[in-house]
Amino acid sequence: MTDRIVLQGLAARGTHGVFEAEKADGQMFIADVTLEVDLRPAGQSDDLARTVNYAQVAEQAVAVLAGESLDLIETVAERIAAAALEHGLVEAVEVTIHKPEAPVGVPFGDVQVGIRRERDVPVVVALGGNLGDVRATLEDAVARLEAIEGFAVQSVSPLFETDPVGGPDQPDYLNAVLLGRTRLAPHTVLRRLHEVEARHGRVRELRWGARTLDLDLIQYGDPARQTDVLMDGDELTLPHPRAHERAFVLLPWVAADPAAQLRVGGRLRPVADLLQERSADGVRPGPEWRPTW
Ligand code: PH2
Ligand code: MG
Ligand code: MG
Repeated sequence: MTDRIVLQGLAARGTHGVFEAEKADGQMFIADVTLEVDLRPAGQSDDLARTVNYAQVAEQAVAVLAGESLDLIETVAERIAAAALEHGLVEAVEVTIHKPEAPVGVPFGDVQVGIRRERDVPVVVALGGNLGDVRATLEDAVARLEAIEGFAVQSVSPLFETDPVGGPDQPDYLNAVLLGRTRLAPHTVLRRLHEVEARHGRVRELRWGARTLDLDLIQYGDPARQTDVLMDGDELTLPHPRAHERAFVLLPWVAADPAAQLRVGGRLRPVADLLQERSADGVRPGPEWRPTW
């Protein structure tokens, strides 16, 4: 992400240092914080809710500088980076801590430590299609997902051939589930998925109608560690509101990750159990495929 918010020269008196005198007397600490955030949604809507409020991050950084006495400025930097990544839209953060009055023992101008930390979130993406050469389309989609900057494919399920669920009369689908990791924010992942769909001639017309390629973001974050993102918006609902009742998602998901869990109505459920509770009729092993990433 090349968009960034830069806070420079955040300053506070603190008591960090290895020496007793540093802890007793205190000295100035200065932080520079660069947040990598997709700024387009905010820039297009003029809505503060769609970006990161830099005043909040500044306040958090100063609270660390002025707060609990730590031995190392490395730890100071790490804590500020962690606070910045708590903001869901921050994809990565760079923190530099300056300690210009450090007891170095020789004349010097400044001493700094700098770190960069990236968000790294597991994501589940369901793939499907029922028009054209679907196997080739899905193979290409996997390669295109891997090519997204800030998105890495970890593993991919086998293909399943599935009866269409809902919508008008239409051909059978091929479905699969992909497990990935990303530093992108949920809406950014969604936008990239739509771009890959568009590359395959997907037009958003009939709901649940036939399509060359459908890429659905099923889950963002790890529910077992309570890092899964829950949202209910116009563009994106997480976790996917119908995933728990769709065998064409659950079966490939369990095949890719037998220990997978999904939050359903607030409750954490093994995906294998959800699958057992419904009929997997209409979901059959599909053709061999050779996705590469
Ligand atoms: N997707 C739909 C609607 N119905 N049925 C199957 N079998 N597979 C799908 O991927 C699918 C569907 C809407 O996204
Ligand atoms: Mg879908
Ligand atoms: Mg979709």
